[in-house]
Amino acid sequence: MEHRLLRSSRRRITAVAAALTLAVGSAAVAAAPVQAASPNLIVNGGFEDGLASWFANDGNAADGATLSTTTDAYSGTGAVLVTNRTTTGSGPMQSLSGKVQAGKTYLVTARVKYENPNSPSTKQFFVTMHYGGSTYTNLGTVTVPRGQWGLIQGTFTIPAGQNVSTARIFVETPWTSNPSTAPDTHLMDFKVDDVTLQEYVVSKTIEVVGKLPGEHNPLIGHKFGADGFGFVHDGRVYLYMTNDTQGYAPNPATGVSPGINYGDINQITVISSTDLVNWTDHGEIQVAGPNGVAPFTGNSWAPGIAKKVVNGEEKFFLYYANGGGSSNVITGKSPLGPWTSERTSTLINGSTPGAEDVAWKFDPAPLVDDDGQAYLYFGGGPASTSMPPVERFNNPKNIRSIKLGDNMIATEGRAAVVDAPVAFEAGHVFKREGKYYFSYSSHFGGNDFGGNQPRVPGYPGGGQIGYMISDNPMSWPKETYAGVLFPNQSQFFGAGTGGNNHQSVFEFEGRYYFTYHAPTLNKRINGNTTQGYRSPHIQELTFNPDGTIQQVVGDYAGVDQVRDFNPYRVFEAETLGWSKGIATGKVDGASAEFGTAAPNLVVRDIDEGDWTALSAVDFGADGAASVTAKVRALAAGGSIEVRLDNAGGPVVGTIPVDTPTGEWAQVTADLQGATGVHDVYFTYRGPAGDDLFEIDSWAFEAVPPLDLSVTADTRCVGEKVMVTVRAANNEAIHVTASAESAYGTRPFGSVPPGKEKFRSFPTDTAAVPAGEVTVTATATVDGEPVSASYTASYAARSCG
Ligand SMILES: [Ca+2]
Ligand SMILES: [Ca+2]
Ligand SMILES: [Ca+2]
Repeated sequence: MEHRLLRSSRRRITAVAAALTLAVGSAAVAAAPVQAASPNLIVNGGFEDGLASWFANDGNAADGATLSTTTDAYSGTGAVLVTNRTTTGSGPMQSLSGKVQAGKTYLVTARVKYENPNSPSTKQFFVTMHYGGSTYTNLGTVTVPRGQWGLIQGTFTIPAGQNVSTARIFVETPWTSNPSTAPDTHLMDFKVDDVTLQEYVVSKTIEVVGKLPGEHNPLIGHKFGADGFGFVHDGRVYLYMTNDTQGYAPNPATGVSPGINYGDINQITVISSTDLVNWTDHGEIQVAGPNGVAPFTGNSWAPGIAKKVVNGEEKFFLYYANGGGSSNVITGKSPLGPWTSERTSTLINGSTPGAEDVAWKFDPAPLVDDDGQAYLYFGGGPASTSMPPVERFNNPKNIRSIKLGDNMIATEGRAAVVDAPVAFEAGHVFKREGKYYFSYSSHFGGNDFGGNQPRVPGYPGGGQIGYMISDNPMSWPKETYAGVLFPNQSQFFGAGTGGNNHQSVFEFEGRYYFTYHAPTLNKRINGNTTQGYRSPHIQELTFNPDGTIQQVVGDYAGVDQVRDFNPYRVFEAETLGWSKGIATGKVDGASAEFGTAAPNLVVRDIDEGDWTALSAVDFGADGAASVTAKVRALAAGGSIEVRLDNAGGPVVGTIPVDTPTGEWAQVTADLQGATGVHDVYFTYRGPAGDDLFEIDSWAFEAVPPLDLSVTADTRCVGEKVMVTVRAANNEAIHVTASAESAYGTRPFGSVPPGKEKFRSFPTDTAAVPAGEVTVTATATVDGEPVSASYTASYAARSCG
């Protein structure tokens, strides 16, 4: 009786486990896990050490089975064979005592096979937990065809307060009260292999190469970002994006995340570039939510930014959608912050004059005109039902323009209708040659827009970017409509990339660029069944002589690199042309490249075989002498290979990461053969399975443009120390040099080709500490002045 009671209670739990497994199984991509794994808690899960750590389930007196090894393995050379079963629970068992914790979530997998020709053609198997006493829980299940290996898979959370001191896991068939009446059905022999149990740790690290080497779209391969707004300041392009990565939570077994939930998003992601291919990750601005810059807002979608000098101070104004109901603005001291909120309530909302009929008071896009007057474009969503259905469909009048006050954080006057054909959302304006260009995303029809109505010829189809051209930033009658600027992205990127879009246009060094998004990284991770996580793309815009724009073609190639990358400076390691398997994270302290006001990130989650790369690095004709990285070692035995052209290209230097673990330090390597323009790959090496190190910044040093050998030394003259310095000119031309030490400056004068000169510094003291001498050399090469400096050190000396 007790047995029956126990088993019926288990049955209810079975249903839960089965539903979970179904959810996992419904994912379209059944590929191998794409996430970095947490350790397997099962010992000898592959039965390669025979039956070590395994025994037959003996949780009930009636349970009994014989375990033996078999070479018919799913992987490796061994598996377990279960025979002589007396109950449905009779199967291989392992203790989890001390390994699992109440309240934590785990992922279980096992391979199982049965072959009895008298058994049913399919059979269900379970992995089950026995916590002790009568507490059993099915963790995962599979129904497998006879003669084939099936995969049991499940996730489960151990209830808070559950005693786990005697927790044990085993494999079994579905319970029945009297299995011996039909042993072929209930007590068949079976084999088990590859049992795993891992803590369910969600990692946002993108393990696939999301941006393929040589391609420039998507802009980044290590995180998502949507609704990009391009903004140029001081020779850099900044892209502000909805942080699609925020809610990304891939199942560690399947690599598939739940679909995007816009309600989760209250951060804005910022990246920047001076060449449009190598992008620096500036992390996320915590805009909304309880800890946000503007805590009176809950979401931060679809940002737009403008700069203006207000009361003599240059300020940056970052507008964003607070969900669909309102829009707001925060203020920055620079494009990278710091950010503050000058408002205590939303900027655009139900009381904004002229916006009463706008369903979604979102997608705010600013424009500061040449005369300093600023405008804000916003709105979208269902058309007013006061209009006839045909008008609701073709001219929904759901977008607005409004003037901004001089302070940029308040509106002025009444909003005007932007009568954009088939408009849905995503209004944006730029100005070129005296004309204003309004672009927007078109709707997909449906009841919100009067049902299935005849489309005016030439008007946009569903989910396209249309545009209008006007002479007046506040006047957008439907007659200013100029055509479709960009068809739906799925036309270019295929299955899994459809949906709405959100564009911007920016001018950078005389060319115009179009930004849009597409879930192309999501597609590279999960195939054609994407979960809505979008990635930023850029294409160049081409204007016709009459001012209209040629329709944009989306592609993975993207735009040309605007300039080669200069490596001879300190630059952030989170500057990525391409990458594999890494993540970025914000750290305390100033950015070496962008200063104290800017956030600083590091590259992390670096494992053996991961890499990061820079596109078109110009080492110059003389090449690079060395590279220095600021790193924090996390394990012993790590190193960084510097390669040219691709991840398997020639190694020009290897940086040992041999500094104390947990501490930031500089590590350097000499380089050989790094000359001219190359893509540069930093490939990461170290013990497999270890989190190796983090990287903050890089700095390359050029081979000096003049070849001098400089050494320093000391000697005793009487009881006084003399510091000496030698400069050898290895050039075929005359070089003028001068030495500087703590004891003064001594010119060498002209050093002839192939000759050396000495200078000495009397110190007038009996003992000197260790020090350095700096030699500066100048020459004329091809009619141009060239200079270089060298340092040489000397040891402490006492002559007393
Ligand atoms: Ca095996
Ligand atoms: Ca990694
Ligand atoms: Ca950094």
